[in-house]
Amino acid sequence: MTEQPDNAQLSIGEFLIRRLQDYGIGHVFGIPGDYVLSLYAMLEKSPIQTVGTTREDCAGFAADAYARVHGMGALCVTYCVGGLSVCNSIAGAYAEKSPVVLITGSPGLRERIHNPLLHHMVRNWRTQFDVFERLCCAGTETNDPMTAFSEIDRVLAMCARFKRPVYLEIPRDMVHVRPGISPPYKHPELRSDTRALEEAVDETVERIRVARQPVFLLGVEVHRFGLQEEVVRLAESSGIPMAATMLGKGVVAETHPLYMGLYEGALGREEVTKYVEASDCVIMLGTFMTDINLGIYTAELDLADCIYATSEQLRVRYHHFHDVRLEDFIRSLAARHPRPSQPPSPAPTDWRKEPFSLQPDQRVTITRMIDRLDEQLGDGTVVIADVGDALFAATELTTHGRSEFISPAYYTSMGFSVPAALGVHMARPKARVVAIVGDGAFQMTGMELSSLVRHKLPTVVIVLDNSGYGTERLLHPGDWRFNDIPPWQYHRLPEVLGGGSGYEIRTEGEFDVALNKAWADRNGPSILQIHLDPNDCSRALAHMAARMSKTVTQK
Ligand SMILES: Cc1ncc(C[n+]2csc(CCOP(=O)(O)OP(=O)(O)O)c2C)c(N)n1
Ligand SMILES: [Mg+2]
Repeated sequence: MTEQPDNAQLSIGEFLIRRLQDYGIGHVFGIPGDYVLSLYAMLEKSPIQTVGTTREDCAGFAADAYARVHGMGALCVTYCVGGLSVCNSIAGAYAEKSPVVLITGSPGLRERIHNPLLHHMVRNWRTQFDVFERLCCAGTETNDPMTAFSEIDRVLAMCARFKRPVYLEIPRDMVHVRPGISPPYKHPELRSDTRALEEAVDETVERIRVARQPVFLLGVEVHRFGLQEEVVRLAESSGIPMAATMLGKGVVAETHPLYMGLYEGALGREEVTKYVEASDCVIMLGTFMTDINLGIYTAELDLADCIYATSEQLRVRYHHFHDVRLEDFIRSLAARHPRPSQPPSPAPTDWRKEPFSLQPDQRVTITRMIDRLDEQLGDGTVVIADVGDALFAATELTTHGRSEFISPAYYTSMGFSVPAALGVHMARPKARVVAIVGDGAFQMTGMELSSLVRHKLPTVVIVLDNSGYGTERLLHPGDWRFNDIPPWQYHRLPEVLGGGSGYEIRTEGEFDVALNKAWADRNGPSILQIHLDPNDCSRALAHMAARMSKTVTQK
């Protein structure tokens, strides 16, 4: 980032807004409050658009999704009542590596004399900061004009580098302060240790050369660090097949001829599981070994056969390399054009689905709904799957070309998808966005549909109505009332919200008609309420539940 010559003229608020734009941020989500009103006024006069949400945690989900498709996202909320509502969304962004900037106001420094009990305060001035210190990778309170600019720069640089959320607290009487001069922040030089890099690449090239059945296992960091094209080129030049983890779904177009599908341990397609587990050289790029990614610990991978490269760790079998950046490792490896000396065993890449044939009068099931939806997806579609069977079933969708798949697949917080759709639409006004959400998750944050109506955003929201917490029914079988939820007429929400279209669906034919209409409608959201048999579930959820219920019900 180059130092602007006129920074010396800027106030702290103006400097922050300029820097957000330097990082490509065009929208800030959130809800104002008196501790942050003057910053909001400044934002509204700037080229950045403020986007209101129904709740602060929704602003957090929207900013997270915006960051996932755009590179960095931001939200601005008031002190504590707003800020503390965002804990869960920011925690999710931390866990799943999404670069979100949380901006919050706080009581002015001059108001703090004699320690009065000001509204929204919890314990002392620092309570909110203390909380977010645990949930963010960096944070600051701009309480000193001399360091305010360099602190803002430091915190934003950390966000960009670690792809994790950061915290910026601006006391309300500091927003208009003009520091005059502020010592510039010097970005630490981010360079790999060249000798470690060379040795790691040498060893990997050799492992690949002698491998009988090498395979790439791609994870979410390939996307976060923008390495998709490098990885595809690497796979193509080496002829090595690729699989992805659940969190990394869609990092490469799933229609690519070298792509085998998701690897999810015992939960995934059997041919993929067998191929990956029989490999003598699994090259994991940007993959986190989370329980969900690896099929609730059903993965059988021998570390002696693995090369494990993330932004945090690089390990070639049992050799650990330090100070090697993921992007340098992938680029240097690609530059060496590694190839196995013998062609790898044929991989199960030929998995195209049978064309879908509609049974118009048949009751719609989750699996058939996904198969029909799969036909509709095209280049540029963004699919957002909420937690529940929405997520498990949607793993069977195919992402095409530049289409993308977004989900909270590791932190698994319900209620992500509808607010996330708002975030994606703001970043990608032309994209076709589909949110798949369970009825339980919808009841948490579905009212964000109101913002989609307000901005006339054509999201297709598919509500899987199975009368409750279906996933939990499977995890802990029994006739438990705590898994029931009140029935809502989701399809009638457009009447209340004053826009959008609603569809009530029971059969495949009704789904087909509604989906076609929703796809053609560019004037606002469509909400498709699908009445499912409460016992219906996807194959992946049935497998997962069978594995996990033993742990859940252990005595
Ligand atoms: C915020 C949050 N609260 C609770 C849970 C625990 N939980 C996981 S799945 C689930 C049920 C989801 O129900 P629904 O959205 O209707 O999807 P379904 O399982 O029926 O497909 C619950 C309550 C969670 N993951 N996130
Ligand atoms: Mg449900």
